[in-house]
Amino acid sequence: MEDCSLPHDSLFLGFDSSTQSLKATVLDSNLNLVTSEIVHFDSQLPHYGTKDGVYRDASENGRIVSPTLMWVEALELVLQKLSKSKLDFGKIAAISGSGQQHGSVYWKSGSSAILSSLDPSKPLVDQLGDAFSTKESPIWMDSSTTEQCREIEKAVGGALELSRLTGSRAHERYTGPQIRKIFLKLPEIYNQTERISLVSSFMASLLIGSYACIDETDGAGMNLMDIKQRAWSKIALEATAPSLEEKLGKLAPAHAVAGFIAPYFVERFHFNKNCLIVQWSGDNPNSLAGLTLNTPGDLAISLGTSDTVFGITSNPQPRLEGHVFPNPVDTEGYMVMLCYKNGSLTREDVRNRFAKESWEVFNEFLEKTPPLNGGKIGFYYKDHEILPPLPVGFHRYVLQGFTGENLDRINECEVEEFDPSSEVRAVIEGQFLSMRGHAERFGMPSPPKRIIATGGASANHSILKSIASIFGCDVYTVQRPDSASLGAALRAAHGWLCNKTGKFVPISCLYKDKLEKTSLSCKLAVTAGDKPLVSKYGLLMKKRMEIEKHLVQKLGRA
Ligand code: ADP
Ligand code: XUL
Repeated sequence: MEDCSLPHDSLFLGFDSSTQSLKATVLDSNLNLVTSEIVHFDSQLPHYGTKDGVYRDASENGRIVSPTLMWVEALELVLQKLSKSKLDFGKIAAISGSGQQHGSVYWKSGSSAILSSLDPSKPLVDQLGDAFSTKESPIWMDSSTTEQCREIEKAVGGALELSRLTGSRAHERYTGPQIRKIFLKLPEIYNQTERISLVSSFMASLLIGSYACIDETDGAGMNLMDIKQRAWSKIALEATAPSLEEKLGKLAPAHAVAGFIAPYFVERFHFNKNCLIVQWSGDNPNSLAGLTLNTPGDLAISLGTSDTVFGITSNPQPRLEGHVFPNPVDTEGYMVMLCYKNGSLTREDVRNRFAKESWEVFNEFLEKTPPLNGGKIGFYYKDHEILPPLPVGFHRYVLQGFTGENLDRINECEVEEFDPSSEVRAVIEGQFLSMRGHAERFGMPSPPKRIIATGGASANHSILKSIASIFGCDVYTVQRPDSASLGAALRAAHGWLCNKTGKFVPISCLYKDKLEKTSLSCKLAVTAGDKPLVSKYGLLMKKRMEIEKHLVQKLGRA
């Protein structure tokens, strides 16, 4: 029997470098929350001038980037905040983190030397200002690489073939198409680059003071890695850009140690020099870890800047829709995921237009409108959507005569707008009907045994009630909605344990039989909706998927 105890009095730090903020969560050796901190980019680092943490480039359709240095400055600032909160950095045994998936950083030739000789008397931003061959990192919201996606798919034998190989067909936000675009359109940047990091491996690189490997889970979000071999795919690399492998470096399992913390942080913040940096991974994979998702019938719904739906499987079937990644806490299993770009920011937009910029009014409207919304269906795309691939635009339909009994003699009619409260219900029902429809089509459990909701909007009980009614299952939540930084802290402990043991140890070993006593336990938030309503929603979902198909035929990206 393995000894899975963590050293008494030790702490584990997890970060989440996401679209709008950098969060930090600290767990103790009993996996209980010690403290947490957040740096919100727009409001706390206003000199970068981001909106929602990003720049939407008005001169190039779909180009969305973030200033790389902002993430660097945020790291220093969050550490200062933790230090002010009297956190004893000397007790931190290991650190890991989550990065928004797919985003990439381009290190200029010669930067490895800068990274390994950081001066602790100066802030990081003052030393890394010249370390990148482009100051703007393409991020997951970008949709400017459709051309490169089609080229890569063609070169590897088609979209389905690429999906079977790498876990996903080519997607605009995926790192491979982003790299190809830079190689083709800005070759001087590509040629000047000695290393390409993901947001996750970039942040780990700062902490170890040298280039960290890309982990095998987040690496699957690039259209460059063979998901079965967990190794770079030669054919995908060649289809993307020349000499790419040397710029990417090696892959490492998510539980591996990336290195010891760099002297810069030991001297500046008084970390213990033996503090381990465990490979960072993507935010969704770390959420999967933080939610302790280990039952195939469980489905997680994350309602952050993006909305995602994910679960685990041992037998993935990559298709044209959805994504497959290696499970970050299991050396053999996989996670499956769907991703929506129009998540919280679009709900905020509808709230601001129709519900007086207030979540209370939004919830009041949601509660006072009837389930099924009298047959009113809405498609709200404030940004180019990923699932389905549709451009910016709002589309509204009324199913005249719809009572939820059948779809015969239903007249569907497109309208310009709804009354404000119906707009609110339509944006909520629309999103979860789409999730149910696509999750079923992707082979995810239907109905799920239970749903675990996380992310900023999972704090909204009225929204959770709609999820329970539409999916027909109980909805659970975790103590804190930032499961990505929580999962990162847990993975820091897991990586520490694997390192101590000298081999991979199942993560459940850390919390087996004591989950309830940790900060990881989920609690029932809403019980399943009644069965007749669930089947009525089934019909509405069917109709919605039909309308969606027509919209894609009419307006969708090639
Ligand atoms: P990220 O993906 O950047 O980590 P978060 O998980 O922190 O995002 O979620 C941030 C979002 O949560 C905000 O954009 C906000 O719209 C949403 N949010 C916060 N509170 C509520 C609420 N009560 N109801 C609905 N959405 C909320
Ligand atoms: C996942 C995706 C988003 C980002 C958001 O494929 O693009 O969920 O990870 O941070």
